[in-house]
Amino acid sequence: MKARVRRIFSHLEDGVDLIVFANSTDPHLDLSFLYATGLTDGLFEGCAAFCHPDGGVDIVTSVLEVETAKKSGLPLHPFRTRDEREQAFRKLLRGHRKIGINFAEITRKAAEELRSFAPKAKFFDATQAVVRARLVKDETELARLRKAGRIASRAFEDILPIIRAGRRESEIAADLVYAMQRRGSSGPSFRTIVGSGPNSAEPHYTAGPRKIQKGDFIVIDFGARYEHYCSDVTRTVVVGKASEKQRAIYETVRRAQAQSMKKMRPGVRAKAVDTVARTIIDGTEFKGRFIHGLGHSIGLAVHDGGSMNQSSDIVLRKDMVFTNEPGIYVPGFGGVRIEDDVHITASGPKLLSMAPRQLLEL
Ligand SMILES: [Mn+2]
Repeated sequence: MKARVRRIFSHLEDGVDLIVFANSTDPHLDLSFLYATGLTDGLFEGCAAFCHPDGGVDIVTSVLEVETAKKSGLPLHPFRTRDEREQAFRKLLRGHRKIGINFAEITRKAAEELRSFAPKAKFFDATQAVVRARLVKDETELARLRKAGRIASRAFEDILPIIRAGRRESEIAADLVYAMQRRGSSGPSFRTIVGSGPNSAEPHYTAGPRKIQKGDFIVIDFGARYEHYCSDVTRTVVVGKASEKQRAIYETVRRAQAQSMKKMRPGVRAKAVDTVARTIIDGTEFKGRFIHGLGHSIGLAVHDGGSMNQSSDIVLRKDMVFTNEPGIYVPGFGGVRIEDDVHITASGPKLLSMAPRQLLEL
């Protein structure tokens, strides 16, 4: 994990002598704590990672999680009480003058507490350095992302036989989560979306009581978490025979994805990839109906800090992992989204999700 911490420091100006990732209470936990420590288990509420420029990390952990924390192989500073916790924090902050904290994830309360423990130190925002380091994945991270992608893809195929008219969206969502967990996922990486019929036109709909009807488009957006790493996959199916309009929408989205995917290579601007997909969709009768960005980086978080849209200033690099997810949404009619997780390699894009991409008529 030393290399990860050193990478964060490499994106910071000189003179920074400490970075602290401080967790509050779930869900206000900083995934960068796991990134810096390499831990894949545990909750670590109220705990913190103190990261040093040489890559070393000290963990302040509650005794409750000491056994888990040991797996990191890092020096531990266990506490039983609030006083002991404060002492441990003060000891590790002592002597440091310029301390980076992750403004994007730390709570105001935890930041104020750190300031009070080290009144002479200067605290500053290390968010961008953390995001930039996390954008480029190491081998361990890539292996976990591959596994998360494989679990989700297989689980989708597991549940295809149960998608039929009369089933509720919520049942299909539950079956999908169950299938992913059976295949080794620790849980869904976000709330599963099963949007049928008109609901498929809402990109962030979740899943409700609606019963699937013959002729519906169903947008199924789901992901598995594996050792804390996420997959994020979307497939759109039709129940029964697709209409001509459905086929036209689907094929446009599919073409937008396939063409933009080819551009996902090192050195290409993320914005330019978005442009390829957007130009294809806007060149059809569905102009203006692609109402979100083409993708986002994925890792410990489903949205891992980087975006691939018209406002993005990211240049794709080897070993970044981004989703590619064009969509067309026609209010009142329905929508289509096809989403895959893509590893940028020196030889081009490599798909981490492999569920069938052709229009399935179930
Ligand atoms: Mn996504």
